[in-house]
Amino acid sequence: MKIDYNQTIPNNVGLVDDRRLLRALEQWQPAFLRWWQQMGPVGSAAHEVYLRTAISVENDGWAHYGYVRMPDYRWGIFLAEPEVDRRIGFGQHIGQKVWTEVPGEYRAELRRLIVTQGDTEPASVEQQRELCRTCPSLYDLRNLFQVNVEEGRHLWAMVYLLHAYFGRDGREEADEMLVRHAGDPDKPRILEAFNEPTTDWLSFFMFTYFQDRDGKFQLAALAESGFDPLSRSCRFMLTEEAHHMFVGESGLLRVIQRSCELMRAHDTDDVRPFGGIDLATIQRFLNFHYSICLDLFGSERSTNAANYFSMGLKGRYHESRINDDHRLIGATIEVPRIADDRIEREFVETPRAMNFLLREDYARDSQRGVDRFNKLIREASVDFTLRLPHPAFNRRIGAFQGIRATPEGRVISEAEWQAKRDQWLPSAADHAFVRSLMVPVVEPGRMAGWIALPKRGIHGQKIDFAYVLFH
Ligand code: BYC
Ligand code: FE
Ligand code: FE
Repeated sequence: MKIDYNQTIPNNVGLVDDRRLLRALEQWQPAFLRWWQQMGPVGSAAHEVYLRTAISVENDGWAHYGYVRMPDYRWGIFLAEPEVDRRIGFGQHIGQKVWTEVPGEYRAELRRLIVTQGDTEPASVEQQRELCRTCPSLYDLRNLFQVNVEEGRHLWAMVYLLHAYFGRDGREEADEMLVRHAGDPDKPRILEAFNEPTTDWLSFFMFTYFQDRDGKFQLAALAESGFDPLSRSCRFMLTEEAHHMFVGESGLLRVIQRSCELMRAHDTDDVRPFGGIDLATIQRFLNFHYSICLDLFGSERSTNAANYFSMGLKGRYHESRINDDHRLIGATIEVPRIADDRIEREFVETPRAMNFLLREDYARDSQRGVDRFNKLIREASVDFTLRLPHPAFNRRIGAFQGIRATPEGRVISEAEWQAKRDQWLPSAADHAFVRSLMVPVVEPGRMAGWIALPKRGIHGQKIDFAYVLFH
């Protein structure tokens, strides 16, 4: 079904035919817009931004590019097309027809998954709201805004499911999405990493590289869901997620490229006096963001996760490509655990290790981009290797919470951790230095001194195109 843009809420779910649902969502819409004005990108309401808007959910030609004031962005409800005769692909209901309504006995679990997913979307917009004051270029500013409006749309995707399928408590949960705020001491966002401020652009690129990648993996697992509306929502969200990770990966590549250029030009590792970010600092930011993102996968052994799997609500990454019985009854797998301050492994039933399996897939995917960073560093003839820290490093959820470990995964004492922490994680001085570089550059085509030019512009436009018009 084509997206209908003549509606107050653009959609491809036939909203005109469901007056009650339409009215409920039309009541939520002004609250969302108020939230965007109050908690979205600061001082941005009048800017005209060269944005991409989805016009169809088909793979070919689903986007339109043009100047938009963000409050006028057409946030809407778009589901991927249904698959003919789709069947549940895993768990105890494998082979049965997918659900088009919420199965009553799994209502609480499904609601919890949708609420947790939905909560992260506005959280990220809140976390990033200050960044538009310090953009390194118009090109980057536009990309930030593109990510922000799409995360706003991802919230719409989950709010639609809550309104359409969960009745009154769904509507209440939808309202709560706009009441919790990132970093709010009284009403924080649900997952910890979504309460960290993202106030500099190195952190933003780390965020879109690592944290949006958690989004990719969680959405992929939910796209396997036997609850078909959730699956179809997530499948369309994934098409937008790819751009967020492009922003992260290309952003980090450009920062690293600039650092290497300065290292060569001045024959030193210490590029700070020349306005670049030294690779050691980049490594410390990477250590921080990767470790807090591993926490987003939950505990290595989790009864919740086992239930989601056996109920057919949340699958594995690319479940259908895995060559096993997709039920996993009696199967076991080794997961880490801590015993006497040593990292050991133990066998658990595979369904209980779903969080761990997804995290391992995430780690492999994260490493691929880091390999590309290292290739760039090597090609610049610089002797440095960026590394993902060991999963035991700086963890607060799961097997490794409560111990201290080095980035290599050696368990250490609290005293050693305190003494060396600032070698491994960004120190107050690192933050102050990175912040000192964050001066806005808004002349078309110009870049801040700590980041290289992008390879190309957006949608065939030149790099010096006026991606944002200020009013
Ligand atoms: N922080 O059984 P466990 C995205 C709680 S990102 C705080 O291991 P489970 C995006 C947990 O609630 C993708 N608390 O957890 C990216 C439980 O509490 P109770 C977001 C945490 O349920 C960038 C207890 O600890 N989507 O889209 O197996 C920009 C036991 O934990 C945390 C999803 O996450 C934490 N990190 O797994 C924008 C998908 N972790 O019951 C957007 C939906 C756990 O003891 N969520 N706890 O009170 C899920 O699938 C699961 O909820 C989780 C956790 C994988 C997150
Ligand atoms: Fe998202
Ligand atoms: Fe995202």
